[in-house]
Amino acid sequence: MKLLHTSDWHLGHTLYNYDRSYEQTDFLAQLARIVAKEQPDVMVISGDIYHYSNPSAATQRMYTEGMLSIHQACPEMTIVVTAGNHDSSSKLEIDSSLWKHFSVHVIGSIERYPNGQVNLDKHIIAIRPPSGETKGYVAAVPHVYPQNFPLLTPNASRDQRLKNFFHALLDKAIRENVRHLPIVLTAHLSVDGSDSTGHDESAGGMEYVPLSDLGQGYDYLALGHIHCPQTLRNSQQRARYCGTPLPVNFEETYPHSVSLVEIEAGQKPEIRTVAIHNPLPLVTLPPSPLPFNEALQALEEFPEDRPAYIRLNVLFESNLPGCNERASQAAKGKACKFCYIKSNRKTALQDTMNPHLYNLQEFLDKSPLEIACLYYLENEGEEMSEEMRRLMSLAIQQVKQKQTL
Ligand SMILES: [Mn+2]
Repeated sequence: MKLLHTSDWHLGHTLYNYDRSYEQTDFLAQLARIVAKEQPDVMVISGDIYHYSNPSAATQRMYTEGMLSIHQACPEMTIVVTAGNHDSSSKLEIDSSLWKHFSVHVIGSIERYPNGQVNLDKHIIAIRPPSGETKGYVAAVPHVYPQNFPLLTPNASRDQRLKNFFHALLDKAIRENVRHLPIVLTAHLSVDGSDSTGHDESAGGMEYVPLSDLGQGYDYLALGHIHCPQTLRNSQQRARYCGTPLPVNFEETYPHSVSLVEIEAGQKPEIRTVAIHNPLPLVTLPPSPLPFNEALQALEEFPEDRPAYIRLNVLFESNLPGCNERASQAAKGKACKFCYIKSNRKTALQDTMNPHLYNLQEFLDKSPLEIACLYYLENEGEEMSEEMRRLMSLAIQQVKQKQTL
């Protein structure tokens, strides 16, 4: 079975108030060309289709047209879409019945029958082209906070909810798979030991789950949520984050791609990547921080016709007045867009912990947890303990969850 694995599209994401629909539409067109060429049996999108849980009409339209052209590029292909933590699980499912006519299966949430039983069937999708035999199965789990997974057995502990769900789902898939075809599991979460370089935890920090909690018996685990592409060590090459097709922030300096995976039951999957070209790259200028005037000069010398998003990499001197205005002015009339100034300190760690030294942008770049730690340090005169941090992170998670409901 040939799988195209992609995730974390973050459609509708804006970068420092710049609309990114141009490059997002371009990505969808590239994906349609890749699908036309590769003719996969199945495409899995492992969550975070949209960046905002309430995407604009224009963004939803971009998604619909993009998905239709991807479907037309390979009408035999099954598409499985799951909700990530950025997506609204219920909104994503609104037109799921319509999408089924285009072989697109949308799994936004876990559903119960009126008798309270969990509908596990919803999460197991047979990969069967309209004109052929079943080629394999996808067991699809949308993003759900660990404590919100159903209690499948009456006396299961709170901590076992997630684990029990994955185990029950895989058991069911294995039972259905009488012909020993490949099974793909897909999930949107953070697995222990993965490299979250460039990942903006403030955009949805989640607890890390041990790989073993996701069960056994799948031939490939298609993961979403972490933006840096990677095959997990200790997974026998079976578990992979395909990464973002377009960078969501300036820290995502690695190459972006979609993954193509050849899967045979019981065998090690063969993985390759197909690069996604970003017509509007995110550029840090200059590559190493320089004093403001020199950094500004680099922006002034930046080619007029080269499209890019620019962040100025400045060695912190003191708060020079009017820096942002001067940088905006320098980018005027050019194809590039100035985003913000990253100020770097060469001072000791102690100073970097002093909140009074931060400017507004630096505060905005921090996660709620980081700000809470700074607040604690300033008021208590000591760093927050591990246990405190854990509780605080849990509390923040609860608040976020309430916001998305
Ligand atoms: Mn995510």
